[in-house]
Amino acid sequence: MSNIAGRVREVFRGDQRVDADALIARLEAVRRFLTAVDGLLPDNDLVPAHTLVERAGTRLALSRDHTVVALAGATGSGKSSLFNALAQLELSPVGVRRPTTGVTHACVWGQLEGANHLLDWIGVLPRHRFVRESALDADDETALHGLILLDLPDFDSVQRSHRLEVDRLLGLVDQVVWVVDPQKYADRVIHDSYLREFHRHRDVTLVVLNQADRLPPAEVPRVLDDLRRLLDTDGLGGVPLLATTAIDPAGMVGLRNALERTVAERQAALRRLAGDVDTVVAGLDELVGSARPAGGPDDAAVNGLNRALAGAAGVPAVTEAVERAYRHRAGAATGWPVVRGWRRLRPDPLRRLHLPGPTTKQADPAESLVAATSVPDPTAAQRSALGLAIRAVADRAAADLPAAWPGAVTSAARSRLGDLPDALDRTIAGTDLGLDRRPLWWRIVGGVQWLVTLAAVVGLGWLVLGYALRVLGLPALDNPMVGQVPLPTLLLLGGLLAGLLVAALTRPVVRWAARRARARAEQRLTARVAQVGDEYVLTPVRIVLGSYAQARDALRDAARR
Ligand SMILES: Nc1nc2c(ncn2[C@@H]2O[C@H](COP(=O)(O)OP(=O)(O)O)[C@@H](O)[C@H]2O)c(=O)[nH]1
Ligand SMILES: [Mg+2]
Repeated sequence: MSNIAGRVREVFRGDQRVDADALIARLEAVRRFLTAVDGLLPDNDLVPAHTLVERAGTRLALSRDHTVVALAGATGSGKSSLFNALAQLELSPVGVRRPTTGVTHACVWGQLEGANHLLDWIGVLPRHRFVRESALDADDETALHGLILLDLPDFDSVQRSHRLEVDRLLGLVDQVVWVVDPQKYADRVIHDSYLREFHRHRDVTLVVLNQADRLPPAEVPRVLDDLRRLLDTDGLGGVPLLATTAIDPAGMVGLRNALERTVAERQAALRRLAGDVDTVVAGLDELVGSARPAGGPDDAAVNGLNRALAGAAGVPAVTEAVERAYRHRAGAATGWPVVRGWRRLRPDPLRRLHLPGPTTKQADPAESLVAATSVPDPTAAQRSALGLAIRAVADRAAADLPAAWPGAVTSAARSRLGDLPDALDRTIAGTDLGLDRRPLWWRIVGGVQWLVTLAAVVGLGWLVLGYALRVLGLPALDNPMVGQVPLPTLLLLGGLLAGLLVAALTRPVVRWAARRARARAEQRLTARVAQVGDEYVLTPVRIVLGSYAQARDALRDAARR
């Protein structure tokens, strides 16, 4: 229910001029609104705005020197009689021949040519168009030049097609003269179904109480007062209200003067469209409201999304593999050379996930289009956590928006859900996990291991050679002594012990460095996964929020008179 008191408070602007450029700017704003909400709001809600933009564009392109005025009213109120009396011709059949015709007649004052396009658009057939221009009375009628008067079918006709035709025409004409008679002026139908609906078109509404001659002269002011009161309740306070008598030229003077003013002002078409914009904007207000949209999804929801994405992308599995791969590779580079060999036989944990190993370079971009890694697929729990996180992002972003929008925001957030798994996999495959370079300290420790092992081998060789010489009875080697220990023995035992010692000392350092490598990889992966979330979830949401802001601004511009 609309607020009648509120409507009555609106100011009557009958004399206010509508600037054509300002009107065009408002229509442009409605067009901007439609562009902004295209595909986001239900099409049904946008029909009036689309109709307005289309209609207004056509009306403004057609003759602005003509003013289309319709006589509308109930059966027998005297529309056709008024039409004939104004045209001073017997054009439109008067209701003695009931049932009345459903055909709209038009009378053009002045040149028919200029008016023809307008009448084509309005849909009055050429054979129902007449020209009020004759050599005899041309001068009397100049004040009405530019008037196109329409005699509409009865809006209360029993024929549905007549009623539809009336509704269609009421949407196109520049001004409406509502004709009522002393018997039926208070009928609910005209007030509830028509006059009330036109409260935003007060500037182009005129009401006549016809058949005033049927009332005792003293009664006329009382009936007019009563009708005025009804019009106030309809939200039509201040509209011109006249008494007419179609059968007496003297009873037509007021209406004629009013029409002459309308024609002279050349404002009716603009005022009508301005009223249409008001109506459309009021209808859209609820869809857009005045909520200030959030700048974007809030941080807590985004963090939740990133966590869920990381889970679904298998980041924990990859970082775990990074730590193990670090230990594996560091062990292979710095371990005791005697056992290093069999370490290499074990598979590298990262390569088992088909992630770049130490020798494979960055994946070929063409290859990366297919699922690139063997990171385990997300579990059902991870998938549903991701769904909930996306939902939370949308809910938080749309929290302040009017009811029509949260659905659009949620659809946007989920719009690329299907592409997410591949995108996440490609991202994981393309992330530099920081294991490509072999740290310098691995090489130094590795070198030391080789040196001590070499020493042990030399010592062993030396001892074996001395033993062989002794067995063959050849002169023995002169073993140099270091303190009490012969040098070859020192080399052998010292080398072996030093190798074991270095390996033992290195192990905790490798563990610590592996944890660091894991943390670094986790940071990089999380950042890259967050980028994917931004591109696939947050950006679509931001686009809808941006559209909302544009729609809201456009509607505010369109509302500005
Ligand atoms: N006394 C009187 N009769 C009128 C007046 N206007 C129309 N009529 C009569 O009312 C009847 C219906 O008029 P008509 O113009 O056909 O009404 P429409 O159905 O609104 O087109 C006809 O018989 C007219 O002669 C008027 O101002 N005074
Ligand atoms: Mg009629």
